[in-house]
Amino acid sequence: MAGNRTLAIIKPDAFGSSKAGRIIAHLEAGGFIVVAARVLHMTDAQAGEFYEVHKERPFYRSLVQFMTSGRCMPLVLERADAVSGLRQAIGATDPAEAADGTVRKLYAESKERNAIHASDSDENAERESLFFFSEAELIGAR
Ligand code: 3AN
Repeated sequence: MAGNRTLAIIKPDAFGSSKAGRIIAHLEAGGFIVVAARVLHMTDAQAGEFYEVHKERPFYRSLVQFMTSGRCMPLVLERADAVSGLRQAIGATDPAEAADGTVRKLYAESKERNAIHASDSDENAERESLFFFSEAELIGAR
């Protein structure tokens, strides 16, 4: 059964240009509830670990550099079918290919500076939520 939680990160491009409020309002209008949130400036080690799955990709170093270039805002979001619902709400990785009305179409700058991250499976949603939040912070979010 599909889970009801997922992990989003409002990335440094969007957070640093004061778009976080608009993005959260957009997601809330789509039925998501914010159950955990924080603001942090990731270290190189944190971003490197978070994106470890992309370690062999040519854009890995650049991605880590971008994700450590300013503050970001991890969010745990709750809704039915949270993972697929959020992937749909944020749109394609490249904003030029993102559907109208999606977060990336509205707020992203480029394929790398693309405003928001969203977990791609229930398993990764859990792992990524625990990367940023303690078990105690997630109590009540189920
Ligand atoms: P998504 O974020 O849509 O799940 P992934 O998981 O393929 O996309 O990529 C993770 C992140 O890596 C993207 N959000 C984007 O910031 C960056 N990225 C992906 N592909 C490229 C690319 N071709 N060039 C630069 N950055 C990329």
